[in-house]
Amino acid sequence: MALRGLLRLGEVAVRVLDMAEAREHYGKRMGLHEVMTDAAGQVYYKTWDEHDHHCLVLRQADSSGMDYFAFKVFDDATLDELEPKIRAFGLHIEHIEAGVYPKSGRRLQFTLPSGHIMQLYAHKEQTGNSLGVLNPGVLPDEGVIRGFRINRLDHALLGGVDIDESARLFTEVFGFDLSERLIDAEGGQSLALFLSCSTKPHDIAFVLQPTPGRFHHVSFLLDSETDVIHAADLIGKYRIPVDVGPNRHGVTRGMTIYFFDPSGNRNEVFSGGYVHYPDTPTLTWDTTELGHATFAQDNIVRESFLTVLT
Ligand code: M3P
Ligand code: FE
Repeated sequence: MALRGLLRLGEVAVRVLDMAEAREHYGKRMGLHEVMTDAAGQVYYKTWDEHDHHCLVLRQADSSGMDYFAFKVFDDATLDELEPKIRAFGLHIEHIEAGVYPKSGRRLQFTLPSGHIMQLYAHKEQTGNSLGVLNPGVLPDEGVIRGFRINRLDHALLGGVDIDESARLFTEVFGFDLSERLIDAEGGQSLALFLSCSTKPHDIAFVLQPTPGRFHHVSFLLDSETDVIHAADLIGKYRIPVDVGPNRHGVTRGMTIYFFDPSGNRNEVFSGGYVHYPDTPTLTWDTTELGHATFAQDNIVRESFLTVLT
């Protein structure tokens, strides 16, 4: 595997208004595994099929939204290589020592032009996916795959200002591809930008907003379209607020459901989508096809998609 540099979205830190309600949602309903609580009361979750200790951190606060997101990089040398390039791009870097974030090696932190706090780290304790690494088999023990049957953290969509500049950091400094974009048919302005560092249609995306640092959704991968319907059945059973019921995104071609946690943060579970390679051309959608770009099975433009963020 030739994937080096930034590997994947490894951690998202989300603010919730009520930790007891959030635990019910992310743990009991979605089925993520709670792995620890820190001294400040933040709660940590992992998905079953990730090897790293955790991928989601919840912090109780007076407002919902995202504190920061973090990409895991291939190794420590990658952090040293990237640091001067991020500085040369014009961003101020803060160093966070190993251990400040639990189970984690040192981190670089900076604020994107879109207003989001981003971190890079090379090491996080690996606790495994419960199958072991010698003759691992295919099915974990009963109860490991549960709730919405979430496999792993996949991507986040962030709302903010100056999304072209944020995307330029990802393409020019981090080596991502611009896999898709949604532009205004009138003026050509970027409305949403989708960026890939892998063979996925996107690993991170930005949507234009009048204010910086907004959070559109965090997304988790399911095995199949059947699992999307299974999650939708549970969402209905437990009266979880739905933003958009099962549908297929035109952008990325993923089968999706958007729903909300009890604090109003948008979550997504999805399955499918095409395979992206570095030589795949950038796909462009314009606002004459906004409905089909966003929800390709009914082509309905959802006002909430562009306006409801935390
Ligand atoms: C996703 C996804 C738009 C599509 C968004 C896509 C803005 O969130 O997971 O594929 O049209
Ligand atoms: Fe998504």
